[in-house]
Amino acid sequence: MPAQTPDELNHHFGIDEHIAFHQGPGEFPFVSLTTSHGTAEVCLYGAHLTSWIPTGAAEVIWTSPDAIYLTGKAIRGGIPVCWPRFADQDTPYDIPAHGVARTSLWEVTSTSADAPEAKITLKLPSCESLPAFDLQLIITVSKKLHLELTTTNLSEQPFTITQALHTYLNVGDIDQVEISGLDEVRYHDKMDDYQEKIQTGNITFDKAFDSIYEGTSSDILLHDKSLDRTIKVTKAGSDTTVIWNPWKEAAEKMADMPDNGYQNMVCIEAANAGEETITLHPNEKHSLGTQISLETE
Ligand code: TA6
Repeated sequence: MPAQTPDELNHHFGIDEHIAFHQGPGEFPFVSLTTSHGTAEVCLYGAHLTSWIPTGAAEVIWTSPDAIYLTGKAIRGGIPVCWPRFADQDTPYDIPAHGVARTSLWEVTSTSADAPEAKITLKLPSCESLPAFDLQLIITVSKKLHLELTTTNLSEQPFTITQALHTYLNVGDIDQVEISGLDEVRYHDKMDDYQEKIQTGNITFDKAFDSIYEGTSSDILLHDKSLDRTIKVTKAGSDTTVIWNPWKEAAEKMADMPDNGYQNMVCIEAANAGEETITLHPNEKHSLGTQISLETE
């Protein structure tokens, strides 16, 4: 199906004052979701949310000012949809690290705006490297931001996936950030030969951090002293949480990230990854959800 222009998308799916399509960087189609509680921006390439600004608050999502908007390249920051492969995990399919969803143009299937919510449902077109599937992402903006990624196996054989909603959160100063909610959880440390460890207390950052927390469905709180706020990340359909900050050296090597970009972001990812793989039998489905909200003190 040929890509629809913003005018065609507005004709079919636009909703006055709430859902508006426009051309953005890279000439990709974007959609703005607007409610009384805030606004969000989503690029249809990758079904990639790039911004969520609750009314009266600072930006909650970090998207790189140096992001490269080019077919075949993932947008740096926002909420990448990593599917049907997390990172470089084993997979039977010929697909890149973090999968194909974040570098594909998605189709709009529906929109709605019933106060206080604005919602869009997006669908990934079929991919010849994969068994027949249906993949839908529902993005809902209200007082909270909610994403739900649902995979349905339409093939005759089992379909095994790993995945993540790879959320980059905006922080005032990484040196003043603490993450709670993972105390005593088992994790694999990708910065230390994937060693298995147990988290003790809150997470703070003073070097590159890349850990896969296993067997946990708990809520995560990001305490941002610099912006004087707490961001809550709630998950559904996920027993794995990934925490990542590339730190200075890796950031300097990334063309799509400012050298100091690591100081203003941290990834808290709702995932099915590491030891948690999802095998869908024919006609079976699985939903992975993440909800992001500002904790009122
Ligand atoms: O989720 C953490 C991670 O797997 C890191 O290992 C790092 O590779 C990050 O994802 C970003 O990956 P990308 O392919 O977007 O550069």
